[in-house]
Amino acid sequence: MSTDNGNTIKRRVFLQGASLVAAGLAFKPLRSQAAETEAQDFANGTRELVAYPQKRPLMRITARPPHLETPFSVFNESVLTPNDAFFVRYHLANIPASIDADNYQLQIKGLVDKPLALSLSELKALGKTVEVVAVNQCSGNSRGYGSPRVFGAQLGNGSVGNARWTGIPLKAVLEHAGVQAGAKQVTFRGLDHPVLPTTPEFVKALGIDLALSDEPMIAWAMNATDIPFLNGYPIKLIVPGYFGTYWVKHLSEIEVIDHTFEGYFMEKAYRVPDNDCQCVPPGTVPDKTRPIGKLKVRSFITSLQPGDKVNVNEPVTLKGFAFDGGHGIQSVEVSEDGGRHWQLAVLGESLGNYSFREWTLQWQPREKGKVGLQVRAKGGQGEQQPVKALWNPSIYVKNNIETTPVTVV
Ligand SMILES: Nc1nc2c(c(=O)[nH]1)N[C@H]1C(S)=C(S)[C@@H](COP(=O)(O)O)O[C@H]1N2
Ligand SMILES: [Mo]
Repeated sequence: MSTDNGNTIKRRVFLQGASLVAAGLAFKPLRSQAAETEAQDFANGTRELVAYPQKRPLMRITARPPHLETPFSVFNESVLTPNDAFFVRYHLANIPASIDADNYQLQIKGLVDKPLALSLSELKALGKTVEVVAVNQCSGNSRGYGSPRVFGAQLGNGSVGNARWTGIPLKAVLEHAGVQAGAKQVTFRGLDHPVLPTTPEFVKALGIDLALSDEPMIAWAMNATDIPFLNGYPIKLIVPGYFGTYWVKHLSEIEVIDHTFEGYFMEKAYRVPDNDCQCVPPGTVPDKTRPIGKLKVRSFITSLQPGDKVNVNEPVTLKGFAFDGGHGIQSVEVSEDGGRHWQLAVLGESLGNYSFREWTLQWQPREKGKVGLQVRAKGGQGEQQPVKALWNPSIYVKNNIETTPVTVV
Protein backbone atom coordinates (compact mmCIF):
# COMPACT_ATOMS: atom_id res chain seq x y z
CA MET A 1 0.00 0.00 0.00
CA SER A 2 1.37 3.43 -0.95
CA THR A 3 2.00 5.66 2.01
CA ASP A 4 2.75 8.79 -0.03
CA ASN A 5 -0.81 9.98 0.00
CA GLY A 6 -1.06 9.32 3.73
CA ASN A 7 2.07 11.27 4.51
CA THR A 8 1.00 14.33 2.54
CA ILE A 9 -2.28 14.52 4.38
CA LYS A 10 -0.66 13.75 7.69
CA ARG A 11 1.63 16.73 7.26
CA ARG A 12 -1.27 19.00 6.45
CA VAL A 13 -3.09 17.87 9.57
CA PHE A 14 -0.06 18.78 11.69
CA LEU A 15 0.42 22.15 9.99
CA GLN A 16 -3.11 23.24 10.67
CA GLY A 17 -3.04 22.17 14.27
CA ALA A 18 -4.30 18.84 15.47
CA SER A 19 -7.43 18.77 13.45
CA LEU A 20 -9.29 15.94 11.89
CA VAL A 21 -11.26 18.33 9.71
CA ALA A 22 -8.13 20.01 8.42
CA ALA A 23 -8.34 18.14 5.18
CA GLY A 24 -12.04 17.42 5.31
CA LEU A 25 -11.16 14.13 6.87
CA ALA A 26 -13.31 13.89 9.93
CA PHE A 27 -14.36 10.28 10.37
CA LYS A 28 -13.33 9.49 6.83
CA PRO A 29 -10.45 7.18 6.12
CA LEU A 30 -7.70 8.49 3.88
CA ARG A 31 -8.58 5.80 1.38
CA SER A 32 -12.24 5.21 0.93
CA GLN A 33 -11.67 1.74 -0.44
CA ALA A 34 -9.52 -0.48 1.67
CA ALA A 35 -7.16 -2.19 -0.72
CA GLU A 36 -5.96 -4.70 1.82
CA THR A 37 -7.34 -6.83 4.56
CA GLU A 38 -5.90 -8.68 7.52
CA ALA A 39 -7.27 -12.11 8.41
CA GLN A 40 -7.49 -13.50 11.94
CA ASP A 41 -8.23 -17.13 12.67
CA PHE A 42 -11.69 -16.80 14.17
CA ALA A 43 -15.01 -16.66 12.33
CA ASN A 44 -15.60 -13.27 10.64
CA GLY A 45 -12.14 -12.16 11.77
CA THR A 46 -11.08 -10.49 8.50
CA ARG A 47 -10.64 -6.71 8.80
CA GLU A 48 -10.05 -3.95 6.27
CA LEU A 49 -6.80 -2.08 6.71
CA VAL A 50 -7.67 1.62 6.67
CA ALA A 51 -5.48 4.67 7.29
CA TYR A 52 -6.79 7.52 9.46
CA PRO A 53 -5.05 10.86 10.15
CA GLN A 54 -1.70 10.30 11.89
CA LYS A 55 -2.14 6.53 11.53
CA ARG A 56 -0.77 3.92 9.17
CA PRO A 57 -3.37 1.48 7.80
CA LEU A 58 -4.93 -0.28 10.81
CA MET A 59 -7.61 -2.93 11.14
CA ARG A 60 -10.98 -1.23 11.21
CA ILE A 61 -13.51 -2.65 13.66
CA THR A 62 -16.04 0.18 13.32
CA ALA A 63 -16.05 3.44 11.37
CA ARG A 64 -18.23 5.64 13.57
CA PRO A 65 -16.81 6.13 16.08
CA PRO A 66 -13.42 5.03 14.79
CA HIS A 67 -12.32 1.77 16.37
CA LEU A 68 -9.01 0.54 14.99
CA GLU A 69 -6.83 -2.40 15.93
CA THR A 70 -3.11 -2.83 15.54
CA PRO A 71 -2.10 -5.55 13.06
CA PHE A 72 -0.33 -8.09 15.25
CA SER A 73 2.87 -8.08 13.17
CA VAL A 74 3.53 -4.53 14.45
CA PHE A 75 4.38 -5.95 17.88
CA ASN A 76 7.38 -7.68 16.37
CA GLU A 77 8.85 -4.30 15.32
CA SER A 78 9.62 -2.84 18.74
CA VAL A 79 8.78 -3.04 22.44
CA LEU A 80 7.24 0.44 22.27
CA THR A 81 4.23 0.46 19.96
CA PRO A 82 4.68 3.21 17.34
CA ASN A 83 2.16 6.04 17.72
CA ASP A 84 0.93 5.67 14.16
CA ALA A 85 0.13 2.00 14.77
CA PHE A 86 -1.42 2.29 18.25
CA PHE A 87 -5.00 1.01 18.48
CA VAL A 88 -7.96 3.40 18.81
CA ARG A 89 -11.15 2.86 20.77
CA TYR A 90 -14.11 5.22 21.25
CA HIS A 91 -17.62 4.61 22.51
CA LEU A 92 -19.47 7.73 21.42
CA ALA A 93 -19.74 8.88 17.83
CA ASN A 94 -19.57 12.61 18.56
CA ILE A 95 -15.78 12.84 18.88
CA PRO A 96 -14.06 16.23 18.66
CA ALA A 97 -13.15 17.16 15.10
CA SER A 98 -10.50 19.71 16.04
CA ILE A 99 -8.88 20.85 19.26
CA ASP A 100 -7.27 24.20 19.91
CA ALA A 101 -4.41 23.48 22.31
CA ASP A 102 -3.90 27.19 23.09
CA ASN A 103 -7.37 27.50 24.55
CA TYR A 104 -7.65 24.03 26.04
CA GLN A 105 -8.92 23.85 29.61
CA LEU A 106 -8.86 21.10 32.19
CA GLN A 107 -11.37 21.66 34.98
CA ILE A 108 -10.98 20.27 38.48
CA LYS A 109 -14.10 20.61 40.58
CA GLY A 110 -16.33 19.03 43.20
CA LEU A 111 -15.08 18.32 46.69
CA VAL A 112 -11.97 20.53 46.50
CA ASP A 113 -10.80 23.66 48.33
CA LYS A 114 -9.98 25.47 45.12
CA PRO A 115 -11.72 24.56 41.83
CA LEU A 116 -9.29 24.93 38.95
CA ALA A 117 -9.47 25.62 35.23
CA LEU A 118 -6.00 24.92 33.93
CA SER A 119 -4.56 25.73 30.53
CA LEU A 120 -2.09 23.21 29.15
CA SER A 121 0.86 25.39 30.10
CA GLU A 122 -0.49 25.87 33.63
CA LEU A 123 -0.94 22.11 33.93
CA LYS A 124 2.64 21.45 32.80
CA ALA A 125 3.96 24.04 35.27
CA LEU A 126 2.10 22.56 38.27
CA GLY A 127 4.74 20.06 39.28
CA LYS A 128 7.53 17.81 38.29
CA THR A 129 7.23 16.07 34.92
CA VAL A 130 7.22 12.28 35.21
CA GLU A 131 7.48 9.39 32.77
CA VAL A 132 6.28 5.80 32.71
CA VAL A 133 6.28 3.07 30.11
CA ALA A 134 2.91 1.39 30.43
CA VAL A 135 0.57 -0.96 28.61
CA ASN A 136 -2.82 0.28 27.47
CA GLN A 137 -5.04 -2.74 26.87
CA CYS A 138 -8.75 -2.75 26.10
CA SER A 139 -10.80 -4.91 28.47
CA GLY A 140 -12.19 -6.89 25.54
CA ASN A 141 -8.86 -7.50 23.83
CA SER A 142 -8.91 -11.00 22.24
CA ARG A 143 -12.70 -11.33 22.70
CA GLY A 144 -13.05 -12.67 19.16
CA TYR A 145 -11.09 -15.76 20.17
CA GLY A 146 -13.40 -16.48 23.14
CA SER A 147 -16.01 -19.20 23.28
CA PRO A 148 -18.96 -19.19 23.56
CA ARG A 149 -18.90 -15.90 21.67
CA VAL A 150 -20.64 -12.83 23.06
CA PHE A 151 -21.94 -9.51 21.79
CA GLY A 152 -19.57 -6.58 21.46
CA ALA A 153 -16.67 -5.79 19.19
CA GLN A 154 -14.99 -8.98 17.99
CA LEU A 155 -11.48 -7.94 18.89
CA GLY A 156 -8.38 -9.86 17.89
CA ASN A 157 -5.18 -9.50 19.90
CA GLY A 158 -4.34 -5.98 18.70
CA SER A 159 -6.34 -3.79 21.09
CA VAL A 160 -3.27 -3.32 23.22
CA GLY A 161 -0.12 -1.22 22.98
CA ASN A 162 2.88 -0.15 25.01
CA ALA A 163 4.10 3.45 25.12
CA ARG A 164 6.25 5.86 27.09
CA TRP A 165 3.94 8.43 28.68
CA THR A 166 5.09 11.86 29.85
CA GLY A 167 3.01 14.06 32.10
CA ILE A 168 2.29 15.10 35.66
CA PRO A 169 1.05 12.89 38.49
CA LEU A 170 -2.71 13.13 38.90
CA LYS A 171 -2.00 13.43 42.60
CA ALA A 172 -0.08 16.70 42.09
CA VAL A 173 -3.09 18.23 40.35
CA LEU A 174 -5.57 16.97 42.97
CA GLU A 175 -3.35 18.18 45.81
CA HIS A 176 -3.09 21.57 44.17
CA ALA A 177 -6.88 21.82 44.16
CA GLY A 178 -7.00 20.47 47.74
CA VAL A 179 -9.08 17.32 48.18
CA GLN A 180 -11.57 17.75 51.01
CA ALA A 181 -12.56 15.28 53.71
CA GLY A 182 -15.28 12.88 52.63
CA ALA A 183 -13.91 12.39 49.13
CA LYS A 184 -14.69 8.88 47.91
CA GLN A 185 -14.11 8.81 44.16
CA VAL A 186 -12.80 10.99 41.37
CA THR A 187 -14.55 11.07 37.99
CA PHE A 188 -13.02 11.82 34.60
CA ARG A 189 -14.58 12.91 31.34
CA GLY A 190 -13.27 13.88 27.93
CA LEU A 191 -14.44 15.97 24.99
CA ASP A 192 -16.31 13.22 23.15
CA HIS A 193 -20.07 13.10 23.54
CA PRO A 194 -23.02 10.95 22.55
CA VAL A 195 -24.95 11.82 19.43
CA LEU A 196 -28.30 11.37 21.19
CA PRO A 197 -29.09 13.03 24.53
CA THR A 198 -30.40 9.71 25.88
CA THR A 199 -27.04 7.96 25.39
CA PRO A 200 -24.88 8.13 28.53
CA GLU A 201 -21.67 10.20 28.52
CA PHE A 202 -18.37 8.35 28.76
CA VAL A 203 -17.36 9.12 32.35
CA LYS A 204 -15.06 6.90 34.42
CA ALA A 205 -14.29 6.87 38.14
CA LEU A 206 -11.32 5.88 40.30
CA GLY A 207 -11.39 5.36 44.05
CA ILE A 208 -9.82 8.27 45.94
CA ASP A 209 -6.91 6.12 47.17
CA LEU A 210 -5.96 5.07 43.66
CA ALA A 211 -6.42 8.63 42.37
CA LEU A 212 -4.08 9.94 45.09
CA SER A 213 -1.50 7.17 44.65
CA ASP A 214 1.80 7.76 42.85
CA GLU A 215 1.06 6.08 39.52
CA PRO A 216 -1.92 7.71 37.75
CA MET A 217 -0.77 10.50 35.49
CA ILE A 218 -2.14 13.16 33.19
CA ALA A 219 -0.02 12.70 30.09
CA TRP A 220 0.60 15.11 27.22
CA ALA A 221 3.24 13.10 25.37
CA MET A 222 3.32 9.57 24.02
CA ASN A 223 6.67 8.16 22.93
CA ALA A 224 8.20 11.63 23.26
CA THR A 225 5.80 13.43 20.93
CA ASP A 226 2.24 14.80 21.04
CA ILE A 227 -0.40 12.16 21.74
CA PRO A 228 -2.03 11.33 18.38
CA PHE A 229 -5.41 12.99 18.00
CA LEU A 230 -7.34 9.70 18.05
CA ASN A 231 -5.47 8.53 21.17
CA GLY A 232 -6.61 11.51 23.22
CA TYR A 233 -4.76 14.68 22.19
CA PRO A 234 -3.85 16.90 23.95
CA ILE A 235 -4.06 15.14 27.35
CA LYS A 236 -5.06 11.73 28.54
CA LEU A 237 -5.37 10.01 31.90
CA ILE A 238 -2.88 7.18 32.31
CA VAL A 239 -3.62 4.56 34.97
CA PRO A 240 -0.63 2.17 34.83
CA GLY A 241 -1.57 -1.45 35.45
CA TYR A 242 -5.29 -0.86 34.88
CA PHE A 243 -7.36 -1.61 31.79
CA GLY A 244 -7.56 1.09 29.11
CA THR A 245 -11.17 1.92 29.88
CA TYR A 246 -9.93 4.23 32.70
CA TRP A 247 -7.45 6.02 30.45
CA VAL A 248 -9.81 8.88 29.55
CA LYS A 249 -8.84 10.67 26.32
CA HIS A 250 -9.14 14.41 25.57
CA LEU A 251 -9.40 14.74 29.37
CA SER A 252 -11.40 17.88 30.12
CA GLU A 253 -13.03 17.50 33.53
CA ILE A 254 -12.08 15.96 36.85
CA GLU A 255 -14.58 15.91 39.70
CA VAL A 256 -14.02 14.79 43.28
CA ILE A 257 -17.20 13.22 44.68
CA ASP A 258 -18.35 11.88 48.07
CA HIS A 259 -20.09 8.75 46.76
CA THR A 260 -19.70 5.87 44.34
CA PHE A 261 -20.25 7.18 40.83
CA GLU A 262 -23.31 5.65 39.20
CA GLY A 263 -22.77 6.44 35.51
CA TYR A 264 -23.39 3.81 32.84
CA PHE A 265 -19.72 3.08 32.10
CA MET A 266 -19.06 2.20 35.76
CA GLU A 267 -22.41 0.77 36.93
CA LYS A 268 -23.48 -1.18 33.86
CA ALA A 269 -20.54 -1.58 31.48
CA TYR A 270 -16.97 -2.70 32.10
CA ARG A 271 -17.78 -5.00 34.99
CA VAL A 272 -16.41 -8.44 35.77
CA PRO A 273 -17.63 -11.26 38.02
CA ASP A 274 -16.85 -10.32 41.62
CA ASN A 275 -14.57 -13.29 42.38
CA ASP A 276 -10.87 -14.15 42.16
CA CYS A 277 -10.85 -15.52 38.62
CA GLN A 278 -13.27 -12.85 37.34
CA CYS A 279 -14.97 -15.75 35.62
CA VAL A 280 -18.12 -17.87 35.57
CA PRO A 281 -18.87 -21.20 33.86
CA PRO A 282 -19.15 -20.43 30.11
CA GLY A 283 -22.62 -19.29 29.16
CA THR A 284 -23.73 -18.41 32.71
CA VAL A 285 -24.39 -15.11 34.47
CA PRO A 286 -22.51 -13.97 37.59
CA ASP A 287 -24.47 -13.20 40.79
CA LYS A 288 -22.34 -10.22 41.58
CA THR A 289 -20.05 -7.99 39.54
CA ARG A 290 -17.50 -5.25 40.20
CA PRO A 291 -15.81 -2.64 38.00
CA ILE A 292 -12.97 -4.11 35.95
CA GLY A 293 -9.53 -3.45 37.44
CA LYS A 294 -5.98 -4.50 36.74
CA LEU A 295 -4.38 -6.24 33.79
CA LYS A 296 -3.63 -9.93 34.21
CA VAL A 297 -0.40 -11.55 33.06
CA ARG A 298 -0.20 -12.34 29.32
CA SER A 299 2.41 -13.38 26.79
CA PHE A 300 2.59 -13.70 23.01
CA ILE A 301 4.88 -14.89 20.25
CA THR A 302 5.32 -12.13 17.67
CA SER A 303 8.09 -13.46 15.39
CA LEU A 304 5.88 -16.19 13.97
CA GLN A 305 2.27 -15.83 12.93
CA PRO A 306 -0.26 -18.68 12.82
CA GLY A 307 0.30 -20.77 9.71
CA ASP A 308 3.94 -19.77 9.18
CA LYS A 309 6.42 -22.37 7.94
CA VAL A 310 9.87 -23.01 9.41
CA ASN A 311 12.62 -25.30 8.15
CA VAL A 312 13.48 -28.51 9.95
CA ASN A 313 16.86 -28.47 11.75
CA GLU A 314 17.37 -24.76 11.09
CA PRO A 315 17.57 -22.70 14.28
CA VAL A 316 15.03 -19.86 14.55
CA THR A 317 14.94 -17.09 17.10
CA LEU A 318 11.48 -16.94 18.62
CA LYS A 319 10.55 -13.51 19.94
CA GLY A 320 7.59 -11.96 21.68
CA PHE A 321 6.42 -9.91 24.63
CA ALA A 322 4.84 -10.40 28.03
CA PHE A 323 3.24 -8.03 30.56
CA ASP A 324 1.19 -8.03 33.74
CA GLY A 325 -0.61 -5.53 35.94
CA GLY A 326 2.52 -3.83 37.27
CA HIS A 327 4.69 -6.35 39.11
CA GLY A 328 6.95 -7.06 36.16
CA ILE A 329 7.63 -10.38 34.47
CA GLN A 330 9.44 -13.15 36.35
CA SER A 331 9.79 -15.62 33.50
CA VAL A 332 8.57 -16.61 30.05
CA GLU A 333 8.55 -20.19 28.80
CA VAL A 334 7.80 -21.87 25.49
CA SER A 335 6.51 -25.38 24.81
CA GLU A 336 6.47 -27.24 21.50
CA ASP A 337 4.87 -30.43 22.83
CA GLY A 338 1.49 -29.34 24.12
CA GLY A 339 2.77 -28.16 27.47
CA ARG A 340 4.65 -31.26 28.65
CA HIS A 341 8.05 -29.56 28.55
CA TRP A 342 8.78 -25.87 28.82
CA GLN A 343 11.94 -24.01 27.77
CA LEU A 344 12.94 -20.86 29.58
CA ALA A 345 13.15 -17.80 27.31
CA VAL A 346 15.68 -14.97 27.71
CA LEU A 347 14.12 -11.73 28.93
CA GLY A 348 15.06 -8.45 27.23
CA GLU A 349 15.81 -5.15 28.93
CA SER A 350 13.22 -4.07 31.50
CA LEU A 351 11.50 -0.77 30.72
CA GLY A 352 9.73 -0.88 34.08
CA ASN A 353 7.10 -3.10 35.64
CA TYR A 354 4.17 -1.65 33.66
CA SER A 355 5.80 -2.18 30.27
CA PHE A 356 5.86 -4.96 27.69
CA ARG A 357 8.91 -7.15 28.36
CA GLU A 358 10.58 -8.59 25.30
CA TRP A 359 11.67 -12.24 25.32
CA THR A 360 13.63 -14.39 22.88
CA LEU A 361 14.38 -18.08 22.59
CA GLN A 362 16.53 -20.10 20.18
CA TRP A 363 14.45 -22.94 18.81
CA GLN A 364 15.58 -25.77 16.58
CA PRO A 365 12.63 -27.63 15.04
CA ARG A 366 13.66 -31.30 14.88
CA GLU A 367 10.72 -32.99 13.19
CA LYS A 368 8.60 -32.16 10.17
CA GLY A 369 4.90 -31.59 10.74
CA LYS A 370 2.51 -29.30 12.57
CA VAL A 371 3.60 -27.75 15.88
CA GLY A 372 1.58 -25.65 18.29
CA LEU A 373 4.06 -23.29 19.91
CA GLN A 374 2.77 -22.26 23.31
CA VAL A 375 4.00 -19.37 25.43
CA ARG A 376 3.35 -18.68 29.09
CA ALA A 377 4.59 -15.99 31.47
CA LYS A 378 4.81 -15.72 35.22
CA GLY A 379 4.07 -12.31 36.70
CA GLY A 380 6.08 -10.59 39.41
CA GLN A 381 3.98 -12.08 42.19
CA GLY A 382 4.02 -15.59 40.74
CA GLU A 383 0.68 -15.38 38.94
CA GLN A 384 0.38 -17.61 35.88
CA GLN A 385 -1.76 -17.79 32.79
CA PRO A 386 -4.58 -20.34 32.73
CA VAL A 387 -4.21 -23.21 30.24
CA LYS A 388 -7.86 -22.93 29.27
CA ALA A 389 -9.53 -19.55 28.74
CA LEU A 390 -11.59 -18.29 31.65
CA TRP A 391 -14.96 -16.91 30.59
CA ASN A 392 -17.27 -14.08 31.61
CA PRO A 393 -20.31 -12.63 29.80
CA SER A 394 -18.32 -9.80 28.17
CA ILE A 395 -15.18 -11.88 27.55
CA TYR A 396 -13.04 -9.36 29.41
CA VAL A 397 -9.57 -9.98 30.89
CA LYS A 398 -8.84 -12.92 28.56
CA ASN A 399 -5.33 -14.20 29.34
CA ASN A 400 -5.05 -17.92 28.65
CA ILE A 401 -1.82 -19.45 27.30
CA GLU A 402 -1.63 -18.69 23.58
CA THR A 403 -0.79 -21.26 20.91
CA THR A 404 0.74 -20.34 17.56
CA PRO A 405 0.28 -23.15 15.05
CA VAL A 406 3.22 -23.44 12.63
CA THR A 407 4.38 -26.09 10.17
CA VAL A 408 7.90 -27.49 10.14
CA VAL A 409 8.87 -28.34 6.53
N1 LIG B 1 -12.73 10.16 26.05
C1 LIG B 1 -12.70 8.83 25.91
N2 LIG B 1 -11.69 8.17 26.51
C2 LIG B 1 -11.61 6.82 26.39
C3 LIG B 1 -12.59 6.08 25.71
C4 LIG B 1 -13.68 6.80 25.12
O1 LIG B 1 -14.58 6.23 24.51
N3 LIG B 1 -13.68 8.17 25.23
N4 LIG B 1 -12.50 4.71 25.65
C5 LIG B 1 -11.65 4.04 26.64
C6 LIG B 1 -11.33 2.65 26.31
S1 LIG B 1 -12.52 1.49 26.65
C7 LIG B 1 -10.10 2.27 25.88
S2 LIG B 1 -9.73 0.62 25.62
C8 LIG B 1 -9.02 3.25 25.67
C9 LIG B 1 -8.37 3.10 24.32
O2 LIG B 1 -7.33 4.02 24.19
P1 LIG B 1 -6.78 4.45 22.79
O3 LIG B 1 -7.95 4.75 21.89
O4 LIG B 1 -5.88 5.59 22.98
O5 LIG B 1 -6.02 3.24 22.29
O6 LIG B 1 -9.50 4.58 25.76
C10 LIG B 1 -10.35 4.79 26.86
N5 LIG B 1 -10.57 6.22 26.99
MO1 LIG C 1 -11.75 -0.61 26.04
